[in-house]
Amino acid sequence: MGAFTDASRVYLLDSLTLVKLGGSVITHKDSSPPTTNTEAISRVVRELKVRRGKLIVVLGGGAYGHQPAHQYGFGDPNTSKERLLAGIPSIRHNMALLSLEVDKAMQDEGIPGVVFSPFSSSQLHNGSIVAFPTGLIQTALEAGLIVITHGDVCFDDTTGASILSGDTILVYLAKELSAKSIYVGTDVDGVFEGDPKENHAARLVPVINRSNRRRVLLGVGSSRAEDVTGGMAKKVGELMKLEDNRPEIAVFNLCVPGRLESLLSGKPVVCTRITF
Ligand code: IP8
Repeated sequence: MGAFTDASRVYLLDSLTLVKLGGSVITHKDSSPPTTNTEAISRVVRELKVRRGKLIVVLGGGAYGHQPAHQYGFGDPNTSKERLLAGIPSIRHNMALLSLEVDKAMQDEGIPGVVFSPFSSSQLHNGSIVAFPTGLIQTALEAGLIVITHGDVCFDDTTGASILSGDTILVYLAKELSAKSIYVGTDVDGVFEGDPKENHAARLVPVINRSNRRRVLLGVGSSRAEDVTGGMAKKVGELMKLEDNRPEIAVFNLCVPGRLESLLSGKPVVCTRITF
């Protein structure tokens, strides 16, 4: 059980699991116009059925988020406020479609999923979260619902608008709600010494801990040009912020059927574990 407080209430959580569904798994990342990977979404949602306790599912943007974000100059510090603001409708539209598709797959499997879209209830300051509907998400979890949320575009009081990455949300909610387990689904087996897509000899790092983390972070491959939120290095950097909370963390390959189900069932899986 994790405990936390806000101004008015003290909450007790049954063990909470957060699962990130990487955008490169649930969308076809090179598709233009973007398309979802409906087979992967259905399979992943079926694997979620073994979960016990409370669950938050965080979606990455994939082609749906990163293509329009790139098009409107997010990730480029020289982009004008006007251009960033002009990008809001198409990014929002795409992320609404993507989250609805995951929501629909959950309904089809009898999983009580509900979508919380960050844009309508969150505020950023220089890319960092200053307001997020954590209390409402808590209430939804306590009501027995499965929360679906996703990377999004949000108003930012410094830049006008910024992209809020699913990884940032994952870490934020894990801290705020004292998550027990965090499973980060990507399209590779975990964190590698180098970029496994460019160097097939790159070795998987089974555990990142205090003694190797600096070295691992230096060697992790850079992100693709159109990925405006920074790829694996940013992901690992964000997860490292959970040092004080010490949840169970695994970065794993969500493209391989059965791995998510095994993690949720406590079985051994090829992955990278982050320990502190
Ligand atoms: O793929 C990015 O989320 P991420 C969301 O988790 C958008 O970094 C809208 C590009």
